[in-house]
Amino acid sequence: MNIGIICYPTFGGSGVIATELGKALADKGHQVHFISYDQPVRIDAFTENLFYHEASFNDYPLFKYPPYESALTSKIVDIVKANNLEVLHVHYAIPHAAAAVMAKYILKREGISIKIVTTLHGTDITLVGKDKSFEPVVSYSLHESDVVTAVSESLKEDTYKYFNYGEPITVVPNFIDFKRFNKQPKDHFKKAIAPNGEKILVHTSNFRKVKRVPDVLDIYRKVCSEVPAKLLLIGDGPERMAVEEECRECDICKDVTFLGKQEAVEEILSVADLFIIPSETESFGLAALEAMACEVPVISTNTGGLPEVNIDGITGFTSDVGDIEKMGSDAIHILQDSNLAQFKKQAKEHSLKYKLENILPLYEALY
Ligand code: GMT
Repeated sequence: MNIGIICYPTFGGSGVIATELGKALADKGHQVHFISYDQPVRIDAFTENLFYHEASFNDYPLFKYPPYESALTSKIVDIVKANNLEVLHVHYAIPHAAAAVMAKYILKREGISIKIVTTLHGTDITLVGKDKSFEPVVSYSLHESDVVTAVSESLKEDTYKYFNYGEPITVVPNFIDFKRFNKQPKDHFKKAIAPNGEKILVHTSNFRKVKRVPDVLDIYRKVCSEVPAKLLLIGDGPERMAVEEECRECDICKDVTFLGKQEAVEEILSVADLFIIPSETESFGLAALEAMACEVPVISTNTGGLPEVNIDGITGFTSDVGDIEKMGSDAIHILQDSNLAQFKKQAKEHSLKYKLENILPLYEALY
């Protein structure tokens, strides 16, 4: 098939899923055309059947708010016509779904039919989308999509709760490419980080408020009161500076390493003993799944789709948002030498449910 994928090109989960999906579809012989404002981060080399088109425009002094949505719509129209696209798969509703819907109607006037699959990823519904400034547009775009999917049961329920939308929503969970996400022998790296055999805790995020990174520090400090441990923080974002300052203030800088944005997270996850994701809201928690795929158990909140991914008492533990005490003592429990190997094994086993080969056919069937 000829498929257009509209997504954010960044390290964020929705962009990563869209990119990996496009690569896998191209591998299977579909023609895949990415349309975005930048080259998606995980498409860095020429790949057969895979194309990238930039939605860009010249700035003009009148534009206080750059009209990206219009430029994107025009680019979609152009690429659909030039490449005979049959389906547009839109990742993250805002503003991609609205742009796709407008493109559909422009094309219709020219006698060209295109189907729209909209995949909801989380904050496009739970945080940003339900806000009055976006809600009518998101609602309309959902109605005008031919298929709507959500990455978890929880996000599906949230969509029904917050939007005037009664059509079926198909849950297609996120996936992992196990060719990439596997525990790798990185003993030299482990020795460098934890020379005295300390346990290694990892957190990955975009350091936005919703990720509650200060909670990671609190949980880490509680762990350290009983288990020697090091903490690796991967990613970057608005809260990072404050978190670094907190580390300096409580004098734990030598044990906490900020690694910034990393492409090969699987190499770091390969040396980890525990992954911490204490988010306020998380419709799926791809970062937790990536950790589990590398045999790392998870301490998470029980919000949104996290309990569907992190099975309480099996792959790790889930807790109420902000319950540092419980998250800390659960972490200590997992890190005991008598428990750790079992949790690692169970985390890996559960992650296999989400292998790419299981999920790809679900999207193909929808197309
Ligand atoms: O975090 C966001 O604001 C957007 C989005 C993204 O692009 O990373 O994240 C969401 O989509 C991911 C992929 O489906 C999910 O794993 C994340 O849980 C979800 N983030 C939130 O719900 C906060």
